[in-house]
Amino acid sequence: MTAKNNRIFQSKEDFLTQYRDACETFAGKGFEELNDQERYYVLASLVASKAKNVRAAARPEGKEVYYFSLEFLIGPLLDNYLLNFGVRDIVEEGCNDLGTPLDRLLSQEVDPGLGNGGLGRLAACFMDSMAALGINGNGNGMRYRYGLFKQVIKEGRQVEKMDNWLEHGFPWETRKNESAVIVQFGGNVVRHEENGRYWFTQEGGDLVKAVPYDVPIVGYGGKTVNNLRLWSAEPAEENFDLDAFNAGDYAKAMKFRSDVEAISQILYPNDSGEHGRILRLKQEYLFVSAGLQTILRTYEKKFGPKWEDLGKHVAIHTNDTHPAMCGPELMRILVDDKGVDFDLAFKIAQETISYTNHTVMPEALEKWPINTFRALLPRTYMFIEEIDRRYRESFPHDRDNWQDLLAQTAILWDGQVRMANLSVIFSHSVNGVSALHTGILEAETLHGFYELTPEKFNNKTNGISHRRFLGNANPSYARLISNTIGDGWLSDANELKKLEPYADDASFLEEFEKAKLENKRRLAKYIADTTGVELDTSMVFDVQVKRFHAYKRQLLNVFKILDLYNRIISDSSFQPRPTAFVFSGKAAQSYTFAKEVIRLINSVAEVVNSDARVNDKIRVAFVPNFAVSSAQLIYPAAEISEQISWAGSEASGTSNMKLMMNGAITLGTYDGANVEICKLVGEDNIKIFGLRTEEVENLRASGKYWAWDAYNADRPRLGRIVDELTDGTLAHLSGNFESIRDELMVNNDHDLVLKDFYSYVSAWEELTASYADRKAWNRSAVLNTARSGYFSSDRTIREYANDIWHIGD
Ligand code: Z57
Repeated sequence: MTAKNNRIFQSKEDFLTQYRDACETFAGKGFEELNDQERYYVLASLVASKAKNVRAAARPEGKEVYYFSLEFLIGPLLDNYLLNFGVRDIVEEGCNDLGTPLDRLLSQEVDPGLGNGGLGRLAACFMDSMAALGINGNGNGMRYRYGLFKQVIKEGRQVEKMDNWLEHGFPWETRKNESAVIVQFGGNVVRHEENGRYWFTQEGGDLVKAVPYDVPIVGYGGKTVNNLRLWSAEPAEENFDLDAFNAGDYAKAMKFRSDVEAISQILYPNDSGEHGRILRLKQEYLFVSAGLQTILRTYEKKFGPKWEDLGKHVAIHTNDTHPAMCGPELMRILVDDKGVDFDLAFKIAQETISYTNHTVMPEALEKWPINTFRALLPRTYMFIEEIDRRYRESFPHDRDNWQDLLAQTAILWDGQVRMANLSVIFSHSVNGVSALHTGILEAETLHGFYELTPEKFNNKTNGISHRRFLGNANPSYARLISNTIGDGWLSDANELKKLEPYADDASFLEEFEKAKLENKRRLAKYIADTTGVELDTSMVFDVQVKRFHAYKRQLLNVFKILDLYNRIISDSSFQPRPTAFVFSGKAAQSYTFAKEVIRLINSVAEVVNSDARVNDKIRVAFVPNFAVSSAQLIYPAAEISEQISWAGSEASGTSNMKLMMNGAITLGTYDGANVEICKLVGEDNIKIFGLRTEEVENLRASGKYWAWDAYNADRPRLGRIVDELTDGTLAHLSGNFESIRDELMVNNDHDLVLKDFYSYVSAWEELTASYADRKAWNRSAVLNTARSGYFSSDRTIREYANDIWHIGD
């Protein structure tokens, strides 16, 4: 057992006294005079001030980890921090006494959309786990004025609205004026020489002030409070176009201000693929340079200018290639500002930096034109160029495939800076996010590097915060679990194993079913309130919630639903298990195909839900604006977890883990972390279908896949579904789906929807048929939870700490 929580309130009475005082302190009024929003704000401010006090009293010790990420999808924090401080029950009871249920206050909290999807949420889970494990962990990211757009649905279409998340203020953040730093863009590099010594300076260009906003990260047990530092861009006084200002050209002066502020105005809404805007490059450099300046300033205060030891005391982790400039920028600061020798600076960078890759999709690998890069960051670029030059010069030319290896691994190629190669060359460690994904990196995506430096490569299978996604999200099940095996699982997720014997305990299974039903009712109510769609809670809840992307194949799910629809109508003896299909997720604004799939789902929902011939057997709901907060309502209600990307495309997936932990059974391909879920739960407790990675590769290599063959082989069934995309069947809401049909039949079905269709539909039918045996189903569901402890991000972070960051060496 771990030591007891560091409680911030000793009792309900203590909480009530402090809360009433805080109303005066933070809102200048008594509790009774405040509205719910203000009451929330005061409570959050009180907890935030406690968190800051804990940190001030006991700063975490040991090696500093800096997790650099352009995205931290932190979600609502209050409920999680109450749990971590061990005062959730006290506060709940106190709020009831006040006549304002805690849930009502929690529903007032903003859900900061400072990330797109899996990558950003992973960073937030890692922050939670570092604090829980007492690791001295720091987040370094961007404070976007507007987070990911809000999604509303109009006539079935996704419409994007601005996310003004700071409207009511953000009680968790503290602006730190005294920690602001200057970041320089553009200008020219000038060479200076004196007494045979020479050095360079970057002259002119724009000076931007990066101002940090700090968010405390409360670890489970409340003993460790770490810091998430988010940067905001402002014009530096030195450079706020004073000439224009003094000359009275206020418009010009203000334009400069807004150009600078633009750097931290918006989050780019792409989850993978699509790059190219120069503003994005500015964002990347701003948070990298500001973060590194802060790190070196802190280090120098503590250790003096012993730069050669930086890697012993500091680990810099780069989440994907977005912070890839860390290597050359660290060298620039060390060489230009600290007088470190070039070779030593490179060694220090490599010892300190590590890199996680999150995708093997070639179109998602980040590249920037050399000209753009050099014009914006002339001095930093010189370090890239020099490292690239030395890399080519010292390349092992004796290998017979050296030209091919060099072509694969050089940083500069075809007029572009290849950010993945930049990341690998400046890192001592490169990891993938699931066993399958790391294997593909080694064998394909980064195989040149794997041949040259296999020792750099390692796997770190993703994980999730089990405290948030089970403890906070699923209170009815969490309570059942704690009543059965104690609450040790909150600190050690492996204790969930203790549930295994209860998978054969009839009364436990009944309690599980009750908890699941309560969660299904909660979700059904939310869906009815937000969309008007009524779901029958006796139906199976079959859930696919994630970003919209062709490779994730929401379209395959739609094909299955249309197939059920057609068969129910044409064959009265066909009796599928009544099922409610729940979808949720956003598509990038510019991703036309993904947005059309969203419109298709809403059109199918319209047709199915209003057709009395089928709507007692199938229903379809699209939950708008998927975000951490709505995710926490959806996962606990799910019974089937759809993880149906084509094998070899999804690096890991993390909703698969969240759903498994909440007792949903996976219907999935052998892709990403599904492979590991399968190993852990066993084939009896998961449903796998479809081509394997190798089969997909072979099929693609053969050039023999022909979508029209699949269409013609079964005109009445599969062919009919394709036809329905354009024959008016689904056109009532806002028209037909020509472009989706063309993706399948003209672009030859790149994502193998028609190829995996039968395998998928049969797997679904077999899985849902087994739902009738409630005991067997619930047994399987409970075993999924019991075996999900491995997917706690606590385990993942322990592995990073041991193998990559070398904490405690
Ligand atoms: C992103 O969310 C992911 C990969 C990317 O290259 C970018 Br950009 C954003 C996702 C992967 O698609 C998931 O498979 C993975 O689970 C997640 O990152 C976290 O590793």
